[in-house]
Amino acid sequence: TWKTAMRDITSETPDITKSIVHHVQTSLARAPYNIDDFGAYQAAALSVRDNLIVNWNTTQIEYSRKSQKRAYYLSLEFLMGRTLSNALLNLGLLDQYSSSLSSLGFGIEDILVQERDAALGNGGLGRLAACYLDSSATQELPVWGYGLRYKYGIFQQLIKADDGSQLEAPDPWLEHQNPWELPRLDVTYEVRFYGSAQRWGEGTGRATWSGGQEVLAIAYDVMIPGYGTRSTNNLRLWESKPKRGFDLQSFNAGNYERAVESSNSAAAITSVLYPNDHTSFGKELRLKQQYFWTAASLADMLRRFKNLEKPISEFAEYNAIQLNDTHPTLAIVELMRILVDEEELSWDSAWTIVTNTFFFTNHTVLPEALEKWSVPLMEHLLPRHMQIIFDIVTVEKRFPGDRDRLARLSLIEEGFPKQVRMANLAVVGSRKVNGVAELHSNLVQKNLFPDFVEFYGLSKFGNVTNGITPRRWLDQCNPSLSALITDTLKIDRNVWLKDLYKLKGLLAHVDDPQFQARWAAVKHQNKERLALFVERQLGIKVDAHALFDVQIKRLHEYKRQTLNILGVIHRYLLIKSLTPEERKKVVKKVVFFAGKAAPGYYIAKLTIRLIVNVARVINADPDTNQYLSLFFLPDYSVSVAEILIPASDISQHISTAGTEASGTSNMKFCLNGGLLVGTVDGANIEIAEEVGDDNVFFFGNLTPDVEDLRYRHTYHPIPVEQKSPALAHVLNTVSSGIFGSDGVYEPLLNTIREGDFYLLTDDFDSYIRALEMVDEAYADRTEWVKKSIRTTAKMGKFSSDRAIQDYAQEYWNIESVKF
Ligand code: DL6
Repeated sequence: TWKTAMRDITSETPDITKSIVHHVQTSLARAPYNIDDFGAYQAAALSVRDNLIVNWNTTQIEYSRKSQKRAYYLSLEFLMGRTLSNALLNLGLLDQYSSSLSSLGFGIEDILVQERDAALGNGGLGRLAACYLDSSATQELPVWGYGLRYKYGIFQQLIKADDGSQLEAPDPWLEHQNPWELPRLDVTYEVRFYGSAQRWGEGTGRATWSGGQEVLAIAYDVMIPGYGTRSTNNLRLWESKPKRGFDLQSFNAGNYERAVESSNSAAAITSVLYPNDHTSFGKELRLKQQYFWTAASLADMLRRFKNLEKPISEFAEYNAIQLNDTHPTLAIVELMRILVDEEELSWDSAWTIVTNTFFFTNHTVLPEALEKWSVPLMEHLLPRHMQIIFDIVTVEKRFPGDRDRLARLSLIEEGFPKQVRMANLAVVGSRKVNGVAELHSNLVQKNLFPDFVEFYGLSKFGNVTNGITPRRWLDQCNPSLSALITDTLKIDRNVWLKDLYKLKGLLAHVDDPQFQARWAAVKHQNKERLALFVERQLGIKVDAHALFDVQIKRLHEYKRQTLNILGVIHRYLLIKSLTPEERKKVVKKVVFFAGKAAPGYYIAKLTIRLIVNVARVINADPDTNQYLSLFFLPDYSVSVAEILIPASDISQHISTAGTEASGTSNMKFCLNGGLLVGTVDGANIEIAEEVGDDNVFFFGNLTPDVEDLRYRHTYHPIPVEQKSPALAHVLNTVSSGIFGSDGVYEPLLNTIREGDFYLLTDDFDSYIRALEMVDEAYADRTEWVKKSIRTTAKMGKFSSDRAIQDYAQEYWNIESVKF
């Protein structure tokens, strides 16, 4: 077909077809007759990229011409997923490319799946950053992202065939040319580490930092197209490189290892994404990553600002910087260093600029995620920054003598060694601090930073509930539902995808049996698609008529995948105890899990192993497997989520109350008409407020009771047998060895039997009741479909367009740039 297409290229041939063929022959330097799907993907991507570059250039020129205030989103993680399908959607070119590719003999579906996910993130925090970039561009807001161009993204997850445990392999996502980035070899900055800092200028706070290691930061730009607009923003990712090639002297002396030592250490900075989620690190390399990235990003912003020829005192009027969690907090200190040491501003003027520029979002209340760095390490790696941190003593002026309070407010935690508290530094150096859902923002104020609330007043603290982009998380992943919505609302898709509150219009059709039937048919079709995917992956057939129950997220004790798997075992035992006749009344169910565990997180990895081995037993049991089956889908990614989410009947968001800051997959499932089983936690609460309590299956203890329950676990423990005989039976079954012998799961089970920090024993019975209510509700299929429609209809609030507008208006004070 390629040959025919090539021969047949005439002035009548669509431009897109010509452009694809052109890229095959020139950019790929390949002959058209031996092009496979991957080659066709590359050529199509390069052709789409041509469009993006034109829009991207125009947008950047307009930003410079209009000289408006800009915002910068500093995030160590951007979990972008695939780009081609999203770019085609946003450019409005999906149909054209689909038909051009088809005229060349390729199916668009086969081409889209050739792309490797860009997985430069661990989970929710990184995916949120990606959604915010999409919404910023869509709303024509001058927002750039800054991050790192890791050579290896989040590890690839494999499941060991013999014992079902997780194995990790590298993710060489840059193995092939990445068509979505533009290397900017001319945009480079030098970043210093180590060396020494000499104070000078008596009383000015100034110093000179010299010596040490200098590393080059090289910019790679990733184009971020807005939906239905030419506005195309930039995500600038930094790669580290040695400043000088290698040490020629050592090389000539025959010491090859020494010759490349320093260049290897420079390149190592951006070589791999840290695979930990929600845990702190003691790794020097991680601190190096943080400084390398913030220093290069700030130097870049300063250079851009200087082009405006405005006085440096006006920096904050033209720039807002959002700190995505504590990881970029060093930017506060780096800007102080630049303003005081290089721009020679007074300390106070510099501090005023800094505290008007930065905004800080906290994404978790888990204590282990509140970053701390040892003072000796900081002094060694960043001696000038450590001086500046010691000089930031603002809070200590207010409460003279109140030692306890000062100790809590301090940027430095006493101990051996002393530690720098990055969260305190972020609060002190930012204009506003927010959490990511109402409940979480309240906990940030009450539990995390109560002394700072008292010190600064409540006005410094706020909330921006997270959001998701409906482009990727409805239109792209669920095209049939999107088409049905457009057809039903009788408004252009462009309109409701940009104003998600318009989904409310679906409510007028809830009682229309024809619409209900079409809605149900779309869900079924998505379930069939998932069933096929599972069959291809795992070789097992899935009954798409069963209820699909999904839990997909990072493996963590607080997210309680363990509660879910114990619930599955409970259901299995129950079905097993029924007579064949009784079993026929059981609601058929398929349970899906997916998610990665941090490589060093033993208990989380044990949970995966349990899930995989329970699945092996249950799926092979002829007594029960038509009523209950279970799958753990390996190597969870954005692309896998795009298949799972549209297919769910229910999804589980079952964290211990008060532990999940927000959650964003809860929003994605509900937007796609899946109902939610959850605890009263994070954004579940606001989802229920919107869709109505009767459309959500809530269970479990509430946040205010958690501390008290934990206290009782420690001081007045009650045996599991007494608290929940059902749970005790399940635990004993696991111990009995039917899912694996030698007591492998005992450490996991003991976290529940002893201490039970995440309150599984307290919530198990109500969890099981909630699942029974799901079964009852699912039995009435018409009512179920109505719930599903109502849920989607009420999800307007959770568009990331709303969230990004909250930031733009309440925090950054930026306006869209129209052209
Ligand atoms: O805000 C995005 C996302 C929330 O939806 C999740 O609830 C929360 O767990 C996650 N937090 C992190 C924290 N990482 N660190 N540090 O990923 O953020």
